[in-house]
Amino acid sequence: MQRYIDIHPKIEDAIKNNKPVVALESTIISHGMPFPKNMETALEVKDIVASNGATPATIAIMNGKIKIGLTKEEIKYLSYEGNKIKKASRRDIPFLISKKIPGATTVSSTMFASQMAGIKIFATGGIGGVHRDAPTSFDISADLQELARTNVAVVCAGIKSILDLNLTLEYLETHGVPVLGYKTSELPAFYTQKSGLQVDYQLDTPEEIADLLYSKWKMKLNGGVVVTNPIPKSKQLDHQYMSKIIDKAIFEAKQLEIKGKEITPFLLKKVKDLTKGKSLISNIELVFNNAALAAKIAICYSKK
Ligand code: PSU
Ligand code: MN
Repeated sequence: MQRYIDIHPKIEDAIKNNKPVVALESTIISHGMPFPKNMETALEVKDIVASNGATPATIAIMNGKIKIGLTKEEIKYLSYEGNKIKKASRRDIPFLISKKIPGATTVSSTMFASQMAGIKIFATGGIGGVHRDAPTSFDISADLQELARTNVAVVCAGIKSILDLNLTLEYLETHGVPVLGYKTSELPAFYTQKSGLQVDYQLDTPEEIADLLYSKWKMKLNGGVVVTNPIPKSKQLDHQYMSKIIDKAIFEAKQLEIKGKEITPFLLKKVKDLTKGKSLISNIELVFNNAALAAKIAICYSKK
């Protein structure tokens, strides 16, 4: 395995000694946010995990290996190069590894990499899901299949609101993926706390979430768990305002015939432009909020 994975010694030590570790993805860096905000966010999110008592592990594909624990220079590189870096979901891993091409890992490939390294908790912004035009485009994020099969908990602010939240919940149910709400019974909708939909179970402490994860995997009930953590109230955007913005962004994407892996980065950027940067501020804040919760869950889980 060492041929294909490169784990930072500090992280390897933490994993071996059952200390809390939180995985962080890199598509959000290269494709989810503009430079230099992406770099500042990626560096700060690591600090937030550390100051909450866990070891951060930013993940990407580098030099023909899955790299667990990027250096500051590597984070800078992925930030600055942005769109030029390949967006790597599960299907892209073997090509990028064998050709030694760098790749920014999505939720799906970061989950896979985390499982390979032995990391159980992962923090991001929002997971991918079923796109609104899925009945004709078949566009369903690989994140959902990964959640169906890989034993990692993803702490997020819900399903990205550019998607069909209802269909995404149905898909997750079919595949046996629990959707938890941290201190909420309502599914958060990324930029907003409310969605009008329910999570499967509300849990109010990191300890209870760690208990659920532990029992799930102890029973070999394989697959991931979605831990939804609403964006802080003071940082959320108005639901109706965002609905209109997202509809507009999706309309533009259709006109320009944007498809496949380009669609999510396109919509996030369009929404950012249409909100004059307000959505980016919310996106950053919700990532910070998720990193802190993930660290707390990782600490509880490490004591099991
Ligand atoms: N969360 C964010 N910004 C992002 C993403 C998540 O706040 O850019 C990324 C994740 O890497 C996720 C990807 O896996 O968006 C989904 O892409 P797609 O819809 O193509 O599967
Ligand atoms: Mn897709």
